[in-house]
Amino acid sequence: RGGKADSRGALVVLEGLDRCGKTTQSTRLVKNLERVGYSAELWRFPDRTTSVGKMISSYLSNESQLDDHTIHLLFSANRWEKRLVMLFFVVRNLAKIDQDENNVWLQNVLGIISTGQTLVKSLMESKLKSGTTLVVDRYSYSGVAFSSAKGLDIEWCKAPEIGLLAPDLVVYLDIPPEKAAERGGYGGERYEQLEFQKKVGQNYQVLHGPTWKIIDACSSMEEVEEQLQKMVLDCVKTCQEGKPLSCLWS
Ligand code: 2DT
Repeated sequence: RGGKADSRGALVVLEGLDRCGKTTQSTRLVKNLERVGYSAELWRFPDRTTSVGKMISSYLSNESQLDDHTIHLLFSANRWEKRLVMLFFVVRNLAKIDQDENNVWLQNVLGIISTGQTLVKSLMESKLKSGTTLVVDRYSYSGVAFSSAKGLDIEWCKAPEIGLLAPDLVVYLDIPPEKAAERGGYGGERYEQLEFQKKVGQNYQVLHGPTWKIIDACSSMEEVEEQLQKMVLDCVKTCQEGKPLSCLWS
């Protein structure tokens, strides 16, 4: 689907308590977007495949113990590590490029390096700019809501997230903690306890902002899917029209 020069994909985040249906809905959403002709990708945090992600995973399954601040920063690092240091890529490739004075691209790159600017660009930004919509299962809001439920200061929790890309839309799948606990039971990970989830739910409330939309997660799976699809399509269209990207916490 063509668009303006600054047309891009949307950054859509799904948030909510454990067992609210985020993972099912984000998977369906990506399929639905692709079905109507949009390029879309599913991301999730924590990304347990990286080395930081493995530390997080072992913590969540109670195989290791970490200070609350430390694990908070690891969750944040797991988002920051999705950045590509493009400079390395450029330097590595310089050797292969013909030393032609008329090579404008090369002159620009050398100019950037000599002025000390870094060409650091996030993988997320590159994907969005290439027109792919990212559907992200949990993001910085989980980071803040869960860590502050342990008693950490909310502003301290928000600080390491400053500068990450801000979502165009956050969909909160709203479910009472008691209802969520009834759904197939919790899987035994560290945070899957009713009293803790109640606190997390209260902390999410504080984070709601203008880009947030709420869906009643107690509705049928199909109803949630339909509402979500509508909201996201609206958002995707505004991003195609060139809505600029911004950073947390705007
Ligand atoms: P999943 O069950 O969705 O894999 O989540 N969490 C998540 C945090 O405490 N901080 C974060 O930054 C993120 C992204 C929420 C695993 C658990 O990790 C919590 C549930």
